[in-house]
Amino acid sequence: MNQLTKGIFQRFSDNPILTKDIWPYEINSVFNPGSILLEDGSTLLFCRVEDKTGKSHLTKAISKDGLHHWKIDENPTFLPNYDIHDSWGVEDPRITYLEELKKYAIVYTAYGKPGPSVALTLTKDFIHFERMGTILQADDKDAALFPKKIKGRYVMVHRPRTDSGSHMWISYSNDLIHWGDNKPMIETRAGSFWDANKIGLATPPIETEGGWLVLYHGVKNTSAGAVYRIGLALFDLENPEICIKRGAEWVFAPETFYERVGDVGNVVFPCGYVILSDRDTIHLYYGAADTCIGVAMGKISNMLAWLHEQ
Ligand code: BMA
Repeated sequence: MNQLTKGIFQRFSDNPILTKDIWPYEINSVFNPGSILLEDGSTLLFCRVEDKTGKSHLTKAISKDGLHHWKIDENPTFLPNYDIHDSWGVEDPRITYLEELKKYAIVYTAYGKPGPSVALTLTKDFIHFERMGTILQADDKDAALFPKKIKGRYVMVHRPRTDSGSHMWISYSNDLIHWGDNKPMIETRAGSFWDANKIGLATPPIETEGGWLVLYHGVKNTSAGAVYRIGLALFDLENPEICIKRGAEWVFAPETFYERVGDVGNVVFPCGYVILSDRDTIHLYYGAADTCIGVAMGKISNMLAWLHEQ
């Protein structure tokens, strides 16, 4: 492993782990995967795959150790419906296992003429999908469910674009379909900050004793284009719209060649992690430069300690 980013995350030495060159069918790029640990301990990545028309679909890749020997579906696993909401593709899946339904909930961006919207599908096996369709209207994206109900309701983070900017919001639902009680969580910071121009959820929230640990991406617009980096924040367990801590600095940023250079350079974009058996180490899976997929290792305890120093 190299030590490009000191401290919280270390990149896997064999990054990138998934590229278009090893894909079983012809594609433009593979990036921004959702991820989940399966019952047998293997890691499933649900990857955003962009074809040569420019539209994205989702395809799964499974590895025993989450690092090597990926078994990739021979054909797209999940295609758009090609209706008004997703005629331009499906993107950026984030996966949460819902224990009470015994199903995986995949929240993804449906992209069509109205703009990006938030869509949901449920699955038990990543073969058959219950398509629930669009659950939040355009322009909205960067969404994921919390792993459990809070005060009897499902909870979702998302990023609507409003006249006041692109900030993180939270919404509540009794049935996963109808969402309301919308509340702001955190906003972009201004001026020269690394998260001055847009923010959005990176991975589904992680439950810890001291609160919900949230990794989010921040965008800074520069004269050379946007830079996508990752920061940390902690939210109240019972009232998850209340931010307890927010790091001033980013903790993960594009630094290597494959993160700096690609279809959209200077982007790291995680949509999922898996927590290993020590219940502390995570594998963070991320899209690099909208072109390939990398993994970085970190510890929940280090992230929390770092946040508490803020
Ligand atoms: C965001 C999303 C991501 C993408 C990123 C950088 O708005 O569309 O899918 O990785 O831009 O292009």
